[in-house]
Order: sequence, then structure tokens, then C-alpha cells
Amino acid sequence: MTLAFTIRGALIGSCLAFAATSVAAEQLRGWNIHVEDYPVSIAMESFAAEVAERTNGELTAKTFHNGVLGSQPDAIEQIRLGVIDFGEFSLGPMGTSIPETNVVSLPFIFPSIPAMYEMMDGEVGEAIGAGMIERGIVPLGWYDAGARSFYNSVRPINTPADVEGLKVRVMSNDLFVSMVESMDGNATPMAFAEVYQSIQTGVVDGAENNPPSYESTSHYEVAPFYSLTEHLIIPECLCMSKATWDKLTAEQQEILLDAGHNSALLQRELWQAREAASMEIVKAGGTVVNTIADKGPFQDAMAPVYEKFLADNPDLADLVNMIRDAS
Ligand code: BDP
Repeated sequence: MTLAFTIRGALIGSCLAFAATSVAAEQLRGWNIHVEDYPVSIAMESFAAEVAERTNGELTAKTFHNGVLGSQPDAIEQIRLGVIDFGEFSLGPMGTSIPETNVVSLPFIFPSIPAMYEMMDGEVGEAIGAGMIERGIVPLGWYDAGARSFYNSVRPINTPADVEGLKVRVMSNDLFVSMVESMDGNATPMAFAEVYQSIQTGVVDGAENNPPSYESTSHYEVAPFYSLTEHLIIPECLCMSKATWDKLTAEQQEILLDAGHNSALLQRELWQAREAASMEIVKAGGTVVNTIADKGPFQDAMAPVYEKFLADNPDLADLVNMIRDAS
């Protein structure tokens, strides 16, 4: 099953029915939190170029990189309202407004990154996409964000006990707070842009992220212990505001879906190279990287996170099981 095909599956009966018959030339405004040479950013530029070319300039797309249009939680609300037309988001902070996206924020839910791709390109992605569409966000392509690991300025983490007492910044979503608290750490939800200074000034001891974000934000300069727990594999999404989407013609919608699909393929390829390059940069910068000999104790420590999530969201148990059974 191809990615564009499954997203079309989620769209059938909802968005495609709302196509306009004609629109005036329009420039779409796009949100991106990352620096310009980041894999996400390059793929968004390629998306914009394809859209402009294939609509003969009738539809253009301008991406505002570096988070200049605001923090991610705010941008997610703005895209739902149609204030921002498109953007590239982690499904992590989407969980507070779109419950289905929360299943991919459960620690260790995907056994590997290839398994995540396969599931997001199939039924799991379709179910999550349907939840997003219902709440005003149309997914155009699933992007890779690798696996997130802990880093801090105090000590390497080898077991859950090493997290005890550490002040850890998390993305804004209660799931990540309970993830850290289940290891007796202190979790602080905070905007991405504030993390560097907060580590530097000791407001927090560290955070958790994938190698490209750890490197591109220079967090490694202030939190030089990077422990490869790989506890979260959270896919990302190039998405469109449904309010904007509904104003486009069916032909334009098809072009956006295709361009979104193509940009995702490019982004996934760029991601692999950037991950390796980022690891080299942080090591050369003096980061102490450690692998985790046994991730079992970390996985076991997450039992209360799953229990609470399933108790609070019984209707999402099927989706959680769909991922677990496919693993
Ligand atoms: C990065 C994601 C970005 C998040 C950031 C974070 O690509 O969308 O905002 O993590 O931790 O990996 O806030």
C-alpha cells in the first residue's frame, strides 16, 4: 500500500467531497520549527516547488522556517482554524487536541523505525489520519523523525534509576510527563525554542530528542551526555489546514496529495544521512554517547503509562492493539 493511497483512504467521504470548483491564485503560508538545512525544511521546499510547478503558479506555498510563526502547540491550533495553511508537525504535541495521534506517543510502541513506516503507510496511518481530518488537519505525508533519546548535563543514563531526580524538558503532552515521572524524574513541558537556555541556566538538566534535533539546536553543547534509550519513535506529518483544503479544487487537492507523498519520500531519504552526520558532529563536539545494553527495564517502567492511557482512552485500545499485533 502506498502512502498517498492510504491518506486518500482516510479522505474518502470527508474532505474530497468538499472540493471547490475554482479558486483565485493563492499563496499558502506554512509553519516549520526547524532550521533551513534540516531534512524537514528541504522536503517542504521541494513540496512547494512541485505544487507551484504543477499548478502553473496558481497555487504557491511559502514556508516560514525556524518557528517564526510561533510555538508548535499554538501552530497546531492555528492550522486547525485555517490561520496557517500548512505545516510540518510532530504527532507528539498533536495528542492534546487529536487523541488518535497519541498512540504513537506511547513509549516503545513501535519495535523499530522500519516497522513504524510500514504501519503509518498502512491501516494505522489511515486510522490516525481519519482522526486528524475530523479535527481539521489533513495529512499529506508522513515524515521520519527517527527515535528520541535522553540527554542531560549531569550523568549518562543506563537504567531507569539514572533518571531519578533529573529535571527533564518534554514536549507539551501529559503522556510525556507521565513517561518521565514513571522513572521518578521531574518533567517540565516547554516550547522547543526555550530548551537551550533552560539547560544552560539549570532550569532543567536535559531533554530528549533525536540526533538531528539534538545537534541542530546545539543542545549537545549544554547537555553532553546522550544516552540512546530510543524510547519514542514518533512520526511527523506534512499537513494542511482542512479549512484551506476545502477551498481548493479537486485537481489542486490531488496535486497536494502527490506532492506531499513525494516530499515524504525525499524527507525519509535525507533523514538517514542527517542522522549519521549529526551523530558525528555531536561526538566531535565532545558528547559522551552511550548505548543501552538492556532496554527491558525502561520498557517495564512504562507499564503505568500504558495503564493510565488505556483507562483514559478505552476507545483507542483497538488502535494500540493493532500496532502491537503487527509488531
Ligand atoms: C523535534 C521535532 C519537532 C519538535 C521537537 C521538540 O521534529 O517537531 O518540536 O522535536 O522536542 O524532533 O519540541
